[in-house]
Amino acid sequence: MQGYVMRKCCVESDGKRTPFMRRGWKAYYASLRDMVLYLQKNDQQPATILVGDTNAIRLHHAFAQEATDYRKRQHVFRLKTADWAEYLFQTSDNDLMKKWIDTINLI
Ligand code: I3P
Repeated sequence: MQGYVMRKCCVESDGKRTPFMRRGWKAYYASLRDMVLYLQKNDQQPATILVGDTNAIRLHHAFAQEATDYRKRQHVFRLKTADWAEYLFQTSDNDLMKKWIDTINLI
């Protein structure tokens, strides 16, 4: 699965709150490959990012869920990773949000 999403970092992989400098929403082209969610600037750029980086998120034992507590934006889901990092992802509609959630949770 792949497509454009907005992403916000909330909690770092050490379980600490992401510092203010890096809490903003940013657009990425997301693609799922080999249980890793790669976040690139566009669909052209090859993925040269290190797995485990915030732009190459390991999905083994990760969990995605609609972020019903986050009301500032629509179609947002939360992704919690096995190493305690937490991200919010905004998709362009509800169906896409559900598709991302199901795909992430089923792999
Ligand atoms: C962040 C940005 C985010 C905001 C975040 C800010 O500042 O405004 O949109 O999250 O608030 O820290 P910056 O642009 O300087 O990175 P929300 O959109 O969720 O409010 P937060 O610190 O409460 O997460």
